[in-house]
Amino acid sequence: MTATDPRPLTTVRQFPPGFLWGAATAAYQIEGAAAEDGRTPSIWDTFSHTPGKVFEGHTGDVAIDHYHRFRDDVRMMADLGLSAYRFSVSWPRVQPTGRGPAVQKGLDFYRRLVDELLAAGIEPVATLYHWDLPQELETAGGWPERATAERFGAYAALVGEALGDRITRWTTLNEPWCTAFLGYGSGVHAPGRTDPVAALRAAHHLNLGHGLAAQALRSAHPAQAKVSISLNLHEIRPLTSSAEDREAARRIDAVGNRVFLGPLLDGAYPEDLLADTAALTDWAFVRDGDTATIGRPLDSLGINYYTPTVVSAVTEGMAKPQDDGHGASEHSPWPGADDVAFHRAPGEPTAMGWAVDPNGLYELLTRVSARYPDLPLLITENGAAYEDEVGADGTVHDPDRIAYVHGHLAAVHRAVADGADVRGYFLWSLMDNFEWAYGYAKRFGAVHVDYTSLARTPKSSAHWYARVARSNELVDPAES
Ligand code: IFM
Repeated sequence: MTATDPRPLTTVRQFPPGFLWGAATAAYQIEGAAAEDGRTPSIWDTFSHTPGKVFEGHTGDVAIDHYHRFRDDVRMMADLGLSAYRFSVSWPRVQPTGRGPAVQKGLDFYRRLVDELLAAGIEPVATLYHWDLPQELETAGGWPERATAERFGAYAALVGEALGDRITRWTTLNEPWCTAFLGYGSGVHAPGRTDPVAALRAAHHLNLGHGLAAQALRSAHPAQAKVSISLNLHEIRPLTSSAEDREAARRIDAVGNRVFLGPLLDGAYPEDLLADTAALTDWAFVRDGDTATIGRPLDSLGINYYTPTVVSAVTEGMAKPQDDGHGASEHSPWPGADDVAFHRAPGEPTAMGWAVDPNGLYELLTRVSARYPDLPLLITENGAAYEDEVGADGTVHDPDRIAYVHGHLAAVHRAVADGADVRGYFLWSLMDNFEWAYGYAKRFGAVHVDYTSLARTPKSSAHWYARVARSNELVDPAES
């Protein structure tokens, strides 16, 4: 807004100065080049090549070929006015077996990407782990084993030392809940294991891995490393106000949210979580000193939000298993919460079947910021899949996505006005890409990708978002 802007102040929704406007991606979802320059398979290569695991046998072998097209992709980000770009580093590209020295070519790819971003005035925000564990480490036991956390710390040191002169904002892990509970509990994600105890052990070793990685990044570049973690915090709503439904919400909050927030920010695993899961494990895998390692102060907390989670107690005659929005499985990803039922939240569903509910984001932000008032927040993912179609003129109009993002940005703005210290917003995703078990069937991108030619076409949401990013204010969807 300028001094001569004729609009009444109340209609202008300006974001704080310096607010980061970004978009996010992840290595396995976009890079391709799965066997190039020394990269070896990750658990997602193995999983996607296993028949029946991913929609129509899709894999990330080529993905959207960002590995070879990153320069054009960065140019496109600059055209879209982004001030930040969140990407992930592929562990098996940089340290193929998860052990030993880094592969120079792997590091060089990220160095070139970051240099390109910096030259375009775009701040790089690097995630060290977005689900692509080197297969060799899974074969040795994976995240349920403590050694994997230690390996992750060593990998973080390699990357931090090599790139920490030019990357200052780091995210250790993306959505460790998915890694632990979808990967080792329900098995809908790689590596596809279905063991609730392994899932709980994985959750702890992910937390520990975060703590070790945070230390490594800070010691590599003490003056400038800013460390964060991105959690897909569940905004949980009991179906009714009954004591039973509120108890169901408490259980899901314990194993969905506080299993990470507890050791990261409260100094301990929550007592109620330990009690809920006591029949499965005594948590003896948590050693003295672990929570101190995990709980070192964060520079910010990344929050990924898409839709709320509605739960109730299980009542007689209710179908099992329940659809909790995380993919169908005979095995629950919620250890210690067998007596909890999941319900579709009210609101228009996106192509993922997830209800659109911006108020859930407002509630999440205000709740987290009231609980941890000194912790800056970043929205590191928010967005929606829709069935986008390319028009006869080659353009892609996605008004539903614009409405989704507009609604959620309005919620962020309201949370900021009410005191939440939110420093930035990253749209998921920059481009259409490999949506895990759904393969290429779900399009989250602001930029359309033709999966035959790999041509990129910014959708109308990308053009609208560019106006938001450039003006630092919430542009009316009608102006798209
Ligand atoms: O595509 C994923 C991303 O990798 C992690 N967060 C949720 C997104 C949409 O499902």
